[in-house]
Amino acid sequence: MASSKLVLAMAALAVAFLPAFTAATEHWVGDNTGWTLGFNYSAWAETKQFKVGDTLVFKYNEPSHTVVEVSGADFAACNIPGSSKVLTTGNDQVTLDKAGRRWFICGVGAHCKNGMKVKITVLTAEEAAAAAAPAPSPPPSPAVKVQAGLVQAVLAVTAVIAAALVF
Ligand SMILES: *[C@@H]1O[C@H](CO)[C@@H](O)[C@H](O)[C@H]1NC(C)=O
Ligand SMILES: [Cu+2]
Repeated sequence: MASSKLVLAMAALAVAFLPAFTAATEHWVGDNTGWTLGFNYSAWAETKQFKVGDTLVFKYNEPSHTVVEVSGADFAACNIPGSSKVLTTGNDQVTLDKAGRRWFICGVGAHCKNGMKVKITVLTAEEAAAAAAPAPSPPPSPAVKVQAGLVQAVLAVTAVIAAALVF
């Protein structure tokens, strides 16, 4: 039966590529507290993992606050360049479409200097998957690494053979 073979091949391929997959996450900045004064966003960000494809959501009562993405230097100085795009809806969504550092501050009054600022590091999907895997302790010996590599290779070859049998 060709169709059951196809399903098997698909399953084998899915297993071979499973480690690379993790679902996108929507992060409410400040969780239920939202985007406001008197909250430590550095501490908040330390407890989260951000990866490409995730979304940041800044929730606040407009017009009390705003959200402005700035450079690292402007983040440190709480400076907002004139050309900046200012988000003002009170429910601002920012897609994390690339890996690396990103900096956001509130543009109202001295809010940024008073701590209304958040810095995050966006991981690639591969980095996020690797970070999610339990840390080996003690670190695997080279022999174990070779074995793990062999298992992956066998899985991949199995998937290819299964696919070849069908197509
Ligand atoms: C915020 O939390 C960070 C990390 O936990 C800490 O180092 C920092 O001192 C805190 N900042 C304030 C203003 O409490
Ligand atoms: Cu503010």
